[in-house]
Amino acid sequence: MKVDHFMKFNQTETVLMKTAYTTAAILLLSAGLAAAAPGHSGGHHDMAVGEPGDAAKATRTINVTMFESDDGKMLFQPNAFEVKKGQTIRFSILNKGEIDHEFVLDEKEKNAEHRELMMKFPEMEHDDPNAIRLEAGKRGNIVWTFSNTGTFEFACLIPGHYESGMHGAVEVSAK
Ligand SMILES: [Cu+2]
Repeated sequence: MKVDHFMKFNQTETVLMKTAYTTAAILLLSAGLAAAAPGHSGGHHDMAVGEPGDAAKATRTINVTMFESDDGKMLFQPNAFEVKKGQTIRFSILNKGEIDHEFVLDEKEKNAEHRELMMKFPEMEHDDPNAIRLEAGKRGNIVWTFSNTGTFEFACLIPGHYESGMHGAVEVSAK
């Protein structure tokens, strides 16, 4: 009985520690975002890559699959898109792989910062409109309006995945 109680206590401790850990990660991320955009209000609305789109206004669907290849790579297919400024795209994303993957749309530099943060806090999960994390076999959507021209990036920021090939480019051209 004593052993049982001890184990239960230990499990509770672990859960509490995890919660504290996640909270710390979220706080750090918030601090990071705030620092990255000094003087701005409402960080997400100021993203250079664009803003969450209205599904009713989507003019095009892009199907993306995420998977691990037989030779040890992790990939998006296709791994490059061209869109027009102002266009609202529905990304229909399928995780055909055997492990979790995510699709994060952002500036290349922002993804790099985010990736570093995820290396420090591997259990960190984001709940941002420009990102979706999918378990193996799952499908999900992101509706996005590209409001600026330029070259942006979509990537999987789970530690090790970017390095294994999980990133691609979105080229946004003028109308
Ligand atoms: Cu991945």
